Amino acid sequence: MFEDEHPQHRVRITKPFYLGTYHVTRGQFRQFVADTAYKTDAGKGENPGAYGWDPDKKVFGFNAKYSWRNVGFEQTDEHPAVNVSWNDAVEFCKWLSKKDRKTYRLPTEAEWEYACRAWTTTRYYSGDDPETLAKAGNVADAAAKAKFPGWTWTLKANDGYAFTAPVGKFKPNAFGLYDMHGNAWQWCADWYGAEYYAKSPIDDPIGPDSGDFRVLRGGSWDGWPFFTRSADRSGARRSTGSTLRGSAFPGLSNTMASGGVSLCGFTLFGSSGSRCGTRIIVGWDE
Ligand SMILES: [Ca+2]
Repeated sequence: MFEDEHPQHRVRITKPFYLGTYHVTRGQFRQFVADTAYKTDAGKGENPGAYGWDPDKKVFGFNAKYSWRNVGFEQTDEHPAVNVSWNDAVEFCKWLSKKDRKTYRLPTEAEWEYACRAWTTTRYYSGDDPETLAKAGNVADAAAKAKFPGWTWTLKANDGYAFTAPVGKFKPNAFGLYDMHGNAWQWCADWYGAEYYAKSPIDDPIGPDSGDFRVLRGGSWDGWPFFTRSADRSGARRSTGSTLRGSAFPGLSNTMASGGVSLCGFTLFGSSGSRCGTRIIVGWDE
């Protein structure tokens, strides 16, 4: 399962950049939809809908009533926007770029990993022990186990959230970034390439020229620590807003989550002069 993380190789991000301090929130996504009357992928096509939680039947499932607006559990405007496809995230970036006259896009997976690690070489920026995640990010934990006793794996520790958490509730990494582990999967710009690391250039890699999946990083509120590691590489079809809708890697779909629904969101990348979150300095000086 680790094959796609090899060979371990050197990457250099050559320019300082900004990354959103938090996931893009539901409130921010709402402004985009209101401004543009944009219809997300979950609202289109022959089989519109998304994944969510049915509190009456107590099951997760796919239904036309679910979308970024409704996942079946309570979300405020401070929660990450989820059930957001790669296409939706890219359209959000285009909208904001036009509005702000700056360039916003999704980070590449190399930029994402650099930002997530914040100079750490451990499994998580909080250390190697999965139990340290309870303070660093929202994953499948004791709070989730209390709500979903059937979940096959959860942290012993309690992170306080059975579902997604409002952004910024956990300890940030050394760059001041929140929720880089857990909460919502974060879309990256690249196509996913299982063998890409063998041929990745050192400077500013942008991923393969084509593929079936777009890269997802960081893990999810319902996820195993395995999928939450800084080095983990996952992906999904670009029109889907979760890793479950026939979209996850073959053979992995049943192991992506403890039993919940792995929801996709995103974090903004901005170049110089943007007002996007935290400035990440590359290397030891500018
Ligand atoms: Ca949790």
